Amino acid sequence: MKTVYSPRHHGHAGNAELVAGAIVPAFEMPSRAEFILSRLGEVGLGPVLDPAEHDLSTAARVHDKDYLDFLPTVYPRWKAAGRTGTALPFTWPTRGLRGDRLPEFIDGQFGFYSFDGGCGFVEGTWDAIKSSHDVALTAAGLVKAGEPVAFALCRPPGHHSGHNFMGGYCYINNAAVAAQWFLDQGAARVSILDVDYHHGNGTQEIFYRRDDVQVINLHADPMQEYPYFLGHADETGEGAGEGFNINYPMRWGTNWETWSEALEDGCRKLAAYAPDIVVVSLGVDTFEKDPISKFKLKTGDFPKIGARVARLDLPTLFVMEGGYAVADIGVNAVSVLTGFEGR
Ligand code: FKS
Ligand code: ZN
Repeated sequence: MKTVYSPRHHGHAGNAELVAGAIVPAFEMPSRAEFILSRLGEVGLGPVLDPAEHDLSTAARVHDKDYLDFLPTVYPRWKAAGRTGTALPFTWPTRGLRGDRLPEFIDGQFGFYSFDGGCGFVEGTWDAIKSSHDVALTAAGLVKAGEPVAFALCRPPGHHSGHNFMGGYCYINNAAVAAQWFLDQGAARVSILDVDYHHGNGTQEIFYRRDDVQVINLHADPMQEYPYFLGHADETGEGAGEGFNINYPMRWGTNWETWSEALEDGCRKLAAYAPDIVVVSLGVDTFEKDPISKFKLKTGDFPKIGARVARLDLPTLFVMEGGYAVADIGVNAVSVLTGFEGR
């Protein structure tokens, strides 16, 4: 299968995040994409292509325009305020505060457009975000052009980003943009299957009232795990979207036996929806050695994920999301893809 990858992700480097009271290097780091890229070469998965530039018109169908306009301004305005290092937000409009007035200064606006402090910006962050978006759309184009499957090696990831907010390392929702693009190209229905350890709250939020995108999420129970405030089983969609959002929250310690039952149920519901395309939000932070996660999937389980998705027998776009056991991420992510190919 073909992969789309951009070296421009490297500009998004040296970010910091607040973990357990300390500012530490962000877990979401450039070497993640590099380990995946080199593993693709080792197994000979197929050609690696550069993305083509895409404008943000499709992104503007799943994100607000003012939010998209804000993203490229963050770091220039941070510097103009006399700051250096990682730009981070620190005040969010939660309950009891007004979320309907956009403050004037960068700090207020950054909080307005975020739900947590997981989205730092450095000099090259916007360019990396844009390249990741281009990677997803270019790979989507391969599938539309007749490839049975393609891999978008996106970095930064996207599934926590909603219509007007960033969070959890995610700025533009690459999988949501790709799904919207398939619809705009004539698909009647698209399914998003999110197998990342964390609930894809942004993807859920974007499509919650819609029946043209089915969203299936397998993830750690939000009662225990980030993003904490979305991802429960009773979130089934609203209005026209009722029944088209399906969540499988699972407890810390979940192993393949339990996880694969959710995958099986999700795949059956996906098949019943009969979409034209499947977009897989591919996170491998379900791995037993992941440093920020608490599921117990083993390296040998990842090919089985790919093989199950392949049995759906539908055009498939894999979009990279999370995974932080950096030394193993290449093997685990590429194993899903080789499993899909039946080897
Ligand atoms: C670390 C706290 C972790 C943030 C976790 C974000 C997870 C991001 C992800 C994505 F796919 F988007 F990359 N807090 N001690 O893996 O879901
Ligand atoms: Zn994750």
